Amino acid sequence: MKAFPDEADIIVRGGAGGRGAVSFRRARFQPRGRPDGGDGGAGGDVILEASPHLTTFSSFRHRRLFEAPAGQAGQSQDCHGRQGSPLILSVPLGTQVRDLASGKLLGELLKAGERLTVARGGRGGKGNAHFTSSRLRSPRFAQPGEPGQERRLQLELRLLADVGLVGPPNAGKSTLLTALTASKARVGDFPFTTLGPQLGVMMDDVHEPLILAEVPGLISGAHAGKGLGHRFLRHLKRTRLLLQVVDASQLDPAAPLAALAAVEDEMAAADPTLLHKPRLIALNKADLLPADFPRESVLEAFDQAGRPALFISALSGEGLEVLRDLLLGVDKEVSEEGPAE
Ligand SMILES: Nc1nc2c(ncn2[C@@H]2O[C@H](COP(=O)(O)OP(=O)(O)OP(=O)(O)O)[C@@H](O)[C@H]2O)c(=O)[nH]1
Ligand SMILES: [Mg+2]
Repeated sequence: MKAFPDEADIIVRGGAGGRGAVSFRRARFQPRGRPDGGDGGAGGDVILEASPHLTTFSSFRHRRLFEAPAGQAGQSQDCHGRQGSPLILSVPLGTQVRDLASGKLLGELLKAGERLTVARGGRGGKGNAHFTSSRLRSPRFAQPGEPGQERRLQLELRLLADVGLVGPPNAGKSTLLTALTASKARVGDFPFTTLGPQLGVMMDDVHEPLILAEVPGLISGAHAGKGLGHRFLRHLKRTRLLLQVVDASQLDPAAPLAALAAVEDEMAAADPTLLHKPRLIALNKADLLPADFPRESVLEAFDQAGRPALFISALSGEGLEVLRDLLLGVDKEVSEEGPAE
């Protein structure tokens, strides 16, 4: 299966500096003329820029090497070469940039328009006009330009979402995402419909817009590569709240919390701090429950375990107003204390 492009490994190279010029201008008492070779221009830098319009690194799929334009060579009459223009590469918000060789974090691009210079252009060489002295009146040499800096970068995306939707495959995460937001995430009657993280924005007239992210369904053993694996959980790192989606029609009323175990084990294996985030449980597909289903006792079991839960139906809309208010409310409370990390 093709990897979802939320990681990229690219090579960036600053433009080479232009060479300095060797040139002489006819002058009366200098047989060779006065040296007037100008300096070469610096090569362009490679710069990453955060764009709110991108959500993946798919633009890096077909190319690996990105090189900025070289500086122009110096010219006669003390004319300096033109600088190479910078090469600006757009990346999604939430991109983390590492130098692959050293593993060092070079920076993170969190705001629209934020920039990070990742490879400097080489300096231009000095022209021969620089090298005259009392002993050397007609230097016939100039400096070459420096090569540009080259680096191999590892780009990793961490979505900037407020609320993360997690759960087993087929629980109804995408259906809920599309019901709460204007997202057009694909819904399918089979597991692993969603192959990469999906975003949606929840809006009303009062609150700040809330960004929701669905991560692909988790099954037991995801940390060992089962199903789609668990690497998508890193997108939840920056969320303030997790919404655990459960298929209520599969619940065992005698042991309702068991439905959470597999997903929570995988979260613990991927990143235990995820379990410190505030979590809300959406018992979805309530429309499928028989009339005699013991809803009250199930809710009480969650309540006693200190786990807030509610019944909803992403399909019929049941409970969605309450959920919406909870998400907006809980999020505000949490953000006043700062995100839980
Ligand atoms: N009856 C009923 N069906 C639902 C409800 N929510 C989702 N479904 C159905 O459940 C199936 C799976 O829904 P998805 O939204 O694709 O589930 P998902 O959790 O995103 O699944 P993956 O992306 O595969 O992990 C689809 O056939 C939906 O129509 C609900 O509240 N009631
Ligand atoms: Mg889905």
